[in-house]
Amino acid sequence: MELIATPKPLNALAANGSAVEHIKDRSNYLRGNLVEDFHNPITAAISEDNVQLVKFHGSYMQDDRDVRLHRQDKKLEPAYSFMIRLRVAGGDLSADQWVKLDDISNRYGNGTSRITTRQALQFHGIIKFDLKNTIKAMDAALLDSIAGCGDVNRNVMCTPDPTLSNLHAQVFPWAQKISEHLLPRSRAYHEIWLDEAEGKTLVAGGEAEEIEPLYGKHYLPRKFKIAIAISPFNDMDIYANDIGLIAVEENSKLLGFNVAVGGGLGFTFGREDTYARLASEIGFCTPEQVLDVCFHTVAIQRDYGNRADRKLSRFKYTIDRQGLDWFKQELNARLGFDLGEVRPFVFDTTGDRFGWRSTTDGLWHLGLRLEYGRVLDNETHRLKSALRSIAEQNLCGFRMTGNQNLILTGVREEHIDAVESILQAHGYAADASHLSGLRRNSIACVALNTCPQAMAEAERYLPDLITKLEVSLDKHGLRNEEIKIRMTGCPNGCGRSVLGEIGLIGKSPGRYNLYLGASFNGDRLNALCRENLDEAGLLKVLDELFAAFTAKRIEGEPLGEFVTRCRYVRHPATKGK
Ligand code: SRM
Ligand code: SF4
Repeated sequence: MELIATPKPLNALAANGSAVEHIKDRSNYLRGNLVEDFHNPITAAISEDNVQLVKFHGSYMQDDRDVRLHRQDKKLEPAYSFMIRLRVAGGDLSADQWVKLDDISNRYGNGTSRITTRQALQFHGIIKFDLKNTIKAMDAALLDSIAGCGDVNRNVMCTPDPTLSNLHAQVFPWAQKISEHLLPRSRAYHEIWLDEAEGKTLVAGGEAEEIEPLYGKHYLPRKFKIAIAISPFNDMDIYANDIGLIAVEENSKLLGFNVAVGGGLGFTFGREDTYARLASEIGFCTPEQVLDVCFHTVAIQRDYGNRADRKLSRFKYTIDRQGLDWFKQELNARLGFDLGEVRPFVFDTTGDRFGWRSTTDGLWHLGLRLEYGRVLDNETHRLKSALRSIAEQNLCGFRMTGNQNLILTGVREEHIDAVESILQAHGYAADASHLSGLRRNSIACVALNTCPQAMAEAERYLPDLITKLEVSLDKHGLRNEEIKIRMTGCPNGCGRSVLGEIGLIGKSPGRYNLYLGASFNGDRLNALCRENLDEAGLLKVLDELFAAFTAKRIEGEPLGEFVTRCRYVRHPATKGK
């Protein structure tokens, strides 16, 4: 399919575009002077312009916040390094790729890798002078980080579990197709990191529509996200996305997708005009139409998104400012056909399934629970070595989930024992049934020590907090209860904390706002219950909640529903869905 751009009523960039808009404008399609800057031996950092541009290449400059003050005292430059995020549509990696990525984490990264909440893989701690070699090594594994970050469409998610539905094999390839369809076309990445000869665009500039048919010179006003789910499993949290697609079937044949638009979870403390919003269902399209639907939706955001204030530039604000009806009309007009009526569907859960399950082709798939996506060896287990060994013996494929977990896919029956004994020998349980329901359903974002936005811990703290909460769960007979808890170090929502039945959002070191009452299936946001709680405060409030839940719940009622029915929180008039 050809990429056809519509004429753009582009926002008045020169007059009021944000600083990032101007950086994109003068970047020559994402090149800037990245080459020179990455060769500059004077500093481990790069310029502010390039910090913005390198995001489009999948990387963020960070500094180790654990040593920031110490280095400041010693008048040293912050301990700069780079995080790089792969683009892995649907989270799908082969065994060979897993081994090569493991090598990268050892050789160039901090010795760990991190599965993200969008089914991608990140490496932290890469020094500036190793970033190019890292990207070359990724390329040798047939992987890239183009559009891992930046004001473009990001990693496209799709429910990765082949055991969930007969429909899965028909749906899964669409993640890859959408990802490819919406990729930036600039050759900057290939020239800068992979030594491709400079294209004419570098030399001559050229016309935006020729070089970037969808994005143009200024790309999007902000990041853009797409996810696909197969009901009744909303393991992709599709309502958190700019576009959420829900596969619809008839007699095990993919008929098409319900389309939801305008989701986004980030907000800023103290700015009432920012908010989390769940995507609104607007219609249905066939598989043949879905690339066009995504393309034109992105193009509408390109043309009408706010380019002056990046806090208000996500698509959700465009939708609310222009109106959902306006958007539908605009989309239909650009498509040249009308979306169909939303088809009936249900969602039951946002969680993952753990343990062994089989598909009708006789292959087995193992859902492994990881602690917040971190692949490492530590004093309690050697997961990283175990996965490497499994990959080296080519016993399975690897699929990352949107809940920071991993599925070992396509294991032949005769290899099940081998996989199990490797895990066991490395101290890792193949099954998650020994874990509490709260732990099985927990997500934490990266936060400290690498995230510059973190106000409090998340990944490094939630395991300990859950251990303390388990005392309370045991007391109230709730150890096995499926309760969804999510923690983020700030309100950006990378761990989708506003969709937790219990949501904890960092305010300052050791203090969190407590949010309650999201639905278990991801179609209702939670709401603020208490502010600024320290650990003792959190444990007390949640112990009281668990006690009341045990005493007063209706049989089978999930915590999020109980909290809502008993009015622990008042849900604000929900935007979107
Ligand atoms: Fe995120 C920024 C990590 C999923 C909303 N996110 C960041 C940065 C890059 C911090 C920064 O601005 O420099 C974090 C890097 C931390 C680090 O050291 O690695 C970061 N986000 C992550 C990851 C790794 C969290 C994780 O623990 O897995 C996830 C990577 C996903 C991926 O593979 O692409 C991640 N981020 C999300 C999600 C969840 C989702 O998409 O399902 C959200 C909420 C949904 C949404 O987009 O609204 C999310 N991240 C944000 C925001 C708020 C955007 C907004 O609209 O206000 C920021 C800040 C920003 O963009 O300015 C942000
Ligand atoms: Fe960082 Fe905040 Fe995202 Fe956590 S939610 S990774 S603290 S930006």
